[in-house]
Amino acid sequence: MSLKEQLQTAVLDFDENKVKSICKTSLDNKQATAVELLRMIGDVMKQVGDRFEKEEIFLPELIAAANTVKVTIDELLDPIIRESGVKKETKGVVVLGTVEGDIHSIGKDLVGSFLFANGFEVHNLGVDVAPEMFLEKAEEFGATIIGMSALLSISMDIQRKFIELLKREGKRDKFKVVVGGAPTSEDWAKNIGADGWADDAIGAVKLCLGLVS
Ligand code: B1M
Repeated sequence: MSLKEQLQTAVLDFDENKVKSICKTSLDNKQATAVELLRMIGDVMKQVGDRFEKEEIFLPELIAAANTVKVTIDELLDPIIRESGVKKETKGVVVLGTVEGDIHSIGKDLVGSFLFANGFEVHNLGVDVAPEMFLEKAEEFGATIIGMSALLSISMDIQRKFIELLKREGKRDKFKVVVGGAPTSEDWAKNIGADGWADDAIGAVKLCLGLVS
């Protein structure tokens, strides 16, 4: 069984300890890096989502799968990735959050970890973040970039509303706004007047590096 298949089996068994031990062993044996493991976990979660869509699994299992991977990400992989970025000079300040009405955190946290590992100072505001809070925190932390994640079709409109808020306040030119999340797209980002869109965490790093260069 490949490493990804082992992870998938452990996630679908909701075996938190097994996910962690597979990751730990692969790191110890240098079979995979923390970044590679995070990508595999991301792929596994996408497969979990497909099974939910096909009604092969239901909401309690979706929640259990998310909780199963979150422990390994928070306690094992994220600290390693953060440590690798510690000595790098700050490329820019990013305020990041999942938009109001939306509590999906895994993808947004991956984006945050990757940005941090690539030299950005990241302020992760968490989930269910109102437009006014994005602005307040961006001003408080002196952000260069505001990153907004949305995983629900009904929550992505908050990204548009936020850009409208910036315009109303006469602050549109003060920040670069980048958006992402499964229901969003490059066209959506263009339509709402965002400064950029990324498909995944690696794309988000490239995009943000481009915006600050
Ligand atoms: Co929910 N959920 N969920 N969910 N959930 C989705 C998103 C869904 C597609 C599942 C489905 O029906 N097929 C669907 C949304 C449909 C839609 O609107 N289009 C859905 C739904 C409907 C819901 C609820 C409404 C279910 C209900 O209650 N009936 C509910 C909503 C609650 C709310 O937010 N108010 C809900 C709840 C949950 C859980 C709590 C159970 C859990 C989240 C736990 C958590 O995050 N802590 C959950 C999960 C796990 C999922 C799926 C299965 C997986 C999401 C995930 O973590 N993916 C998801 C199905 C799917 O994605 N196929 C689904 C892995 C992650 C690595 O990918 O988040 O896409 P992703 O992030 C990627 C990219 O999108 C991108 O980079 C990331 C890393 O590569 N990216 C950015 C993300 N943000 C970015 C920001 C950027 C740039 C790139 O710049 C700033």
